[in-house]
Amino acid sequence: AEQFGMKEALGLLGIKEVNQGTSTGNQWFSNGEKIDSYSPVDGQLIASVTATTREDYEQVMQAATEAFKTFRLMPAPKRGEIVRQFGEKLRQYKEPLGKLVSYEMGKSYQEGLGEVQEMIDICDFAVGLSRQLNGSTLHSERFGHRMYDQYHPLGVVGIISAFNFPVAVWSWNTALAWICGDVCVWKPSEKTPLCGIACQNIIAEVLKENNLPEGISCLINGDYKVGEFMTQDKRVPLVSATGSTRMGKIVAQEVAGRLGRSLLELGGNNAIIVTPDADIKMTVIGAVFGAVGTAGQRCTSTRRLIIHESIYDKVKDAVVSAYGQLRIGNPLDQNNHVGPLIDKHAVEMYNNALEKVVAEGGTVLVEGGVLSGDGFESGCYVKPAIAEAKNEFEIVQHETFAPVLYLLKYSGDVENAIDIQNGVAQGLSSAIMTNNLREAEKFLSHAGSDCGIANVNIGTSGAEIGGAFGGEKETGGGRESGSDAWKVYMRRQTNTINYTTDLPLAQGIKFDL
Ligand code: UN1
Repeated sequence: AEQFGMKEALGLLGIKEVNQGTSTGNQWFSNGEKIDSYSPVDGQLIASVTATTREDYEQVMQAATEAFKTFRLMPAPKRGEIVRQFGEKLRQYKEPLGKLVSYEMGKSYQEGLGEVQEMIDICDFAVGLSRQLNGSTLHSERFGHRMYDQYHPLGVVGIISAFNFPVAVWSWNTALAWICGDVCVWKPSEKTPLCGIACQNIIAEVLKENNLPEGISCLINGDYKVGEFMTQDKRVPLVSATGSTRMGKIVAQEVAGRLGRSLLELGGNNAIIVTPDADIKMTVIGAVFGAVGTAGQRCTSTRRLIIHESIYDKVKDAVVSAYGQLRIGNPLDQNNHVGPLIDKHAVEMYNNALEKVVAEGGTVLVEGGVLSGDGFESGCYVKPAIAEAKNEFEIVQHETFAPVLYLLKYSGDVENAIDIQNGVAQGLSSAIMTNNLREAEKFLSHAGSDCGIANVNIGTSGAEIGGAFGGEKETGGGRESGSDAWKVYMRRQTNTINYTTDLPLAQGIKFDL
């Protein structure tokens, strides 16, 4: 933690050696066991956080449900003003927070800063949106009647986020939920609890400066059992969860069991189709950043390249040679492209994928392997690998959260490539590289990509916050962030008003007394 001004960053963010992990805003408490946070960068213990107990959780829910009663009455643009101030604070804290993200999660400092930038952007987006939570004016079939629909605050929003975007995903949810008049309870990943503490410290400053009650922004910590407090709690009308498909299925069932709403952001198995008309230089940048950026630990990371046979060797050679340029090492050092995986378990999954692809008949083009020695003491640094494979391979069908890229060949029409692209259980992000209008439009058409995100001439990762973010099939169907994703954080009401002295019934029904 001595390196790269990490000590100072931790101090600025209010991180102590042992942090209480439960908070309703300015108040912190916790009676649970200690969760230690080790950095995958150097293997060192950064600090600890105490987990949330059932009793702590009850206290949080009391504060949250109480706060909702008043927060929902505050005019939406006034709530927008709170979010505006939060965006200002994030600008102030951008560097230390970006550093902590990089050190606790292991992504490059550039990407850590990028994540905080996404937080700032979603705040700006939400501020504008706070004056545009519009319903529609509708036309009544009855004389002298008016009809419209409106959106009301929903209540307590539970947020379960993953280690790979330890701060941004929370902000996509909270910035929108807050302007919608909801209060939030956040359980960050137990692999990145300090990012949660830091964010809660930042928002607490804003809440305090505005004299707002406890309970608008709450933090809880722990593993899936703490998440279950929320998924099983009727007082939480919406649970927004990001993580594996396995986790999402459990959350979906638990929340559906009580007829609650869930917003799920689960696994991807994202592909780039490279057609004969692709710009090779652009393809290489998009594919390599997509596959090795964040060490392949984005939901939107590129897992598969589907390349036309006529340019297969050319693209293969270009991508393989680009891998030769990659520098792996401390992600806080801006000379490096690729940092560590999150932990040893992730390294195991990476090794397993490389073994499996060979066992299934794949050919390794760029050798993988775990790095050791100076600078790699944490045991979490791995070499980005490439293998030639077939889409049917079990391991290719599976999302491995690591820098393993599969090259797949197609022949004939772009339809064949689209079939391969869609031929997996997941449906998050997809892309086509082509200068051919027909191919691009086919890819985007009803018969094209079945993913929530479909791009032309850019890669699969790095979506902007202005669009709705999420995907279909095993990705879970939820949409977060931009466009009209805000609607899931509100309850809709249809209103009909009669301004006559008669009471005509709908559908022309006569009921004379
Ligand atoms: C995720 O991996 O959970 O599109 C989110 C992207 C980022 C968000 C990824 N803006 O890659």
